[in-house]
Amino acid sequence: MAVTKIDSPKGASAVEEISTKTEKTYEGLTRQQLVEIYRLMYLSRRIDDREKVLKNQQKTYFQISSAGHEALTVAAALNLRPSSDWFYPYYRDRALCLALGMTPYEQFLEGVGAADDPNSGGRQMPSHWGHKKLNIVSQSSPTGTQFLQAVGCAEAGRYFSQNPEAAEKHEGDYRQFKDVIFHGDEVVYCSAGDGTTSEGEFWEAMNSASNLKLPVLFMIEDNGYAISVPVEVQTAGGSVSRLISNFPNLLVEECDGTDVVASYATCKRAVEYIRAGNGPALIHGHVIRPYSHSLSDDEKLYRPEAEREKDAKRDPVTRLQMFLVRENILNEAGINKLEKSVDEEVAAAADQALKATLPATDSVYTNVYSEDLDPRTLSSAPQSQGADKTMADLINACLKDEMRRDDRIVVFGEDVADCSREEYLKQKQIKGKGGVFKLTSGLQLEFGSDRVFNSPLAEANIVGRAVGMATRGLKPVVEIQFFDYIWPAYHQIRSELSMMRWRSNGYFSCPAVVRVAIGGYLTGGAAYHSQCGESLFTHIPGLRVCFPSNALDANGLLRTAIRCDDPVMFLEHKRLYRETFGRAPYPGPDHMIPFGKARTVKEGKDLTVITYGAVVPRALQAAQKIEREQNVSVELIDLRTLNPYDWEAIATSVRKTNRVIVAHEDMLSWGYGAEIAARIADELFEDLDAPVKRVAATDTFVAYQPILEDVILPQADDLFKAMESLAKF
Ligand SMILES: Cc1ncc(C[n+]2csc(CCOP(=O)(O)OP(=O)(O)O)c2C)c(N)n1
Ligand SMILES: [Mg+2]
Repeated sequence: MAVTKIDSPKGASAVEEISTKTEKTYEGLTRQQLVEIYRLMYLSRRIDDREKVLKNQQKTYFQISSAGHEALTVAAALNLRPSSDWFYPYYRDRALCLALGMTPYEQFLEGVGAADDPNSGGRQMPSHWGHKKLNIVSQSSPTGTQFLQAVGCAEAGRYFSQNPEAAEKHEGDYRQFKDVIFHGDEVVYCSAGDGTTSEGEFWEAMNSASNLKLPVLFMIEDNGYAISVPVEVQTAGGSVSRLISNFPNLLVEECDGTDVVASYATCKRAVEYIRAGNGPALIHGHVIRPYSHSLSDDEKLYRPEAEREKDAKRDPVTRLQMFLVRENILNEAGINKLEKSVDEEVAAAADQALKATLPATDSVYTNVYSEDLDPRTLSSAPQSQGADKTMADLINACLKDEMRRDDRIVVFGEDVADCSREEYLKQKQIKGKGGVFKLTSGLQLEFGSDRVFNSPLAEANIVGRAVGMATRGLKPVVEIQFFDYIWPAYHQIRSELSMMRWRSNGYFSCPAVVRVAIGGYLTGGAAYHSQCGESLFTHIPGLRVCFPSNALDANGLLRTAIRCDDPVMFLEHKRLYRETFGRAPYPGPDHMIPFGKARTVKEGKDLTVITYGAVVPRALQAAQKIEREQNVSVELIDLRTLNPYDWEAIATSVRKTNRVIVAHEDMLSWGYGAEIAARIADELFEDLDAPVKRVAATDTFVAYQPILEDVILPQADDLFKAMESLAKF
């Protein structure tokens, strides 16, 4: 039983004053266990108190407390298994982390911003928990992003239990650096405040966890406020547990989270329910928030004295102290002795943390990307065979090859399965869909429904779950059906997928692949099926971005994306999926193109065009025409990957031709070309005989009517004109 771990020596020193008159227990908790629980709760409170002092002394830089939440979270921890269960706590879970085994010193290190802080190495605010050894996954600041990740984490645990061979180490790809641990009956703990349940991702997570019967414990710590906004403004009717009470397979429990015995009993029931395989549980615990939202907030501005006093009467630390006295478990002397020892421990831990080494300033670049595996080094020549295939064919072929090779790969997204009702497939009643563009066709048939499945129509759901799965060591290769609908997932991509490694100082990573159908030139695609916008993703550190222009590159780059150890956005141009241009024979199951290696599509000596994606064939057409008609020799460079990009190839070509056009399908202003053009102007100024030119879309959306689309998107003719004027400059 998990509670045995609370017989720590520190508790024992204070227990001398325990009355041993009776053997009475409290919802299964012994008197000695209650003393240890008090020690943990008091310890948590005193660390908060000390952190406040340190902040006021300007020795640390932020403080947010767990005061008032201690009883509920210690009760949860005592029912869970450190280093075996998985934890997605939020910033008021200090006491939970202490109960799991995080030390006060480790907690102070984050406030100090120390190099050895196991939470984030000085990169995140204090109370942003993360501890590799304890399976506490690095937490971020955006409220609510943890829900879907917890769902994905639970899915990964289930997957590895059912496919244990997938957990094996494998040389030569990300698996070499991604150890998997699983136990089969794990619970994933995920907590948040009352206000955070207003986030849409909460509801998406409840939907998926319930539907998939996943072992997740959702702990909602309701202190009645989200900063200054009271719960009845956040939540219809003021009670989130009431609203979710009809989710199937979900156990919903409500308790007074300031009463540790009641909280313990509630958590015990919930964890037993989950471990027995019944599905998820949600505990709605009512707690208090005596120290304002954070040290930057003064709740007296929006809460009157009377309301605050009413809360103070429910303070869990005082309540448990009074309980111990009333039940003759500890007398006053016993309490004093215990508290004194905790105070000394806290003071010593804080003093020690203040002396800790700070991070080296040149460490800022470490762990933006994998330090173990650089996708610029992954390379393997094609072994081409057979007839020419389309980009769609060769992406599909790559997915199949890699799924055969690596059983950690799972594929999901909207409509990606052949058929969710698999009996239709088995009975051969239907052929199956496999994606709106058929890129994932046949995958479910070959690899089964636990590896290839449809997600709900919810983009944050897709990426959030992928982040959780990838953190545990799976390799999700998910699909976003249209780039135009990626925005609900942007938060997960920007704040989680790409930041996990950096913000945890390398302790956690989530190298998932997000395949996205992108781009226009569709004749009727209009504003919501034609957009580009890659610069919004290349502007994100930690995220690799590919944008292939032809079948062979798509195959070789996707394989590198899957085998590498970084998260990758893989942008697939819809117009190129089945185009005649750029078809190629199947290159075999191992072809890899290193990231950051451009391809010279055509050599030339008079001017350079740097581009990628669907502009490549258009630029080629223009280049051939101007060569024919005006004898201007154009060098055409296809970047292939946008982060990293091949500066060497750009510089070499510009030094040769001294004239350059940067072209792309996305809008001109603040587009991807702006960065390349700026760098050329900065570093190659002396090699230029003419200004750097850009060719791109108009600064508008993409219209439906084809004559408008033609004007909006850059055409071969626009490129031709730009080449002509630049050659003459
Ligand atoms: C997505 C997002 N929006 C806003 C914030 C700013 N913020 C931080 S905590 C908080 C209130 C959270 O309230 P609740 O979920 O009830 O948790 P509590 O702090 O009360 O424990 C807000 C608005 C944030 N961190 N993330
Ligand atoms: Mg709250």
